[in-house]
Amino acid sequence: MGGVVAKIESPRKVWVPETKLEAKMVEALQKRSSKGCKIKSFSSIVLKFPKIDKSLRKCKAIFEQFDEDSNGRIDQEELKHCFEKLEVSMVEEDIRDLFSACDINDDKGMEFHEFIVLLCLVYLLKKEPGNPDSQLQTEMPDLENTFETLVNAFLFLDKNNDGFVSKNEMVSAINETTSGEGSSGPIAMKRFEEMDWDKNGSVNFKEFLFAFTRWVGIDETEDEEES
Ligand SMILES: [Ca+2]
Ligand SMILES: [Ca+2]
Ligand SMILES: [Ca+2]
Repeated sequence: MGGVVAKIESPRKVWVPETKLEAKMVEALQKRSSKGCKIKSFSSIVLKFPKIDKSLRKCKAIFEQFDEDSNGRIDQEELKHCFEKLEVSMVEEDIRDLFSACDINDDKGMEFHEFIVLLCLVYLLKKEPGNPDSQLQTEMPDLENTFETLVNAFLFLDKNNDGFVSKNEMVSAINETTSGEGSSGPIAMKRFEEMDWDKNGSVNFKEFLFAFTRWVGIDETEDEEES
């Protein structure tokens, strides 16, 4: 070990996970990125939107199947049954954390888009290379690909691999691909602000997923609540 080197870093904030669940997400993302990212440009992500949209919509049938009392949301009890069916093994605490993390409108139920985000988080947390295929794949083979794409899209944006997408990372990801097309900065900013729900200047995987469900239009449900 050498002497103490006083390194003056640019005054950049370091984002730290706020919950245990978030820490697990970050860990899983970092593990994943060590295997490389399959996405090379932001526009290639955008090109995948229609396919992602289609696949997520198909998931509606699965959602309805697990919404046992058909009230339009999956409560904790229903979610437990869902995990049993999909053979997702998770400790009670993690299920609770996942649930409350995805219950954005805090009505103690997973609406369709919340459920999709939750499943994708489960996919990220549970999918280990070398793991025997879970029921998640058997039940929803399409979704597997879609979730993989979403994970890769996030990894593409998260240039420094800290598990969060910062404003600068978003700008540079978009600038990389839109050379010659003029002002992509404002678009990048808009995209970023759409993602950064709690306005803390960084976007975690969950926020990213919620933004995605809106971009591809999955969030446009029939029963519009007053906004
Ligand atoms: Ca229900
Ligand atoms: Ca909810
Ligand atoms: Ca980052």
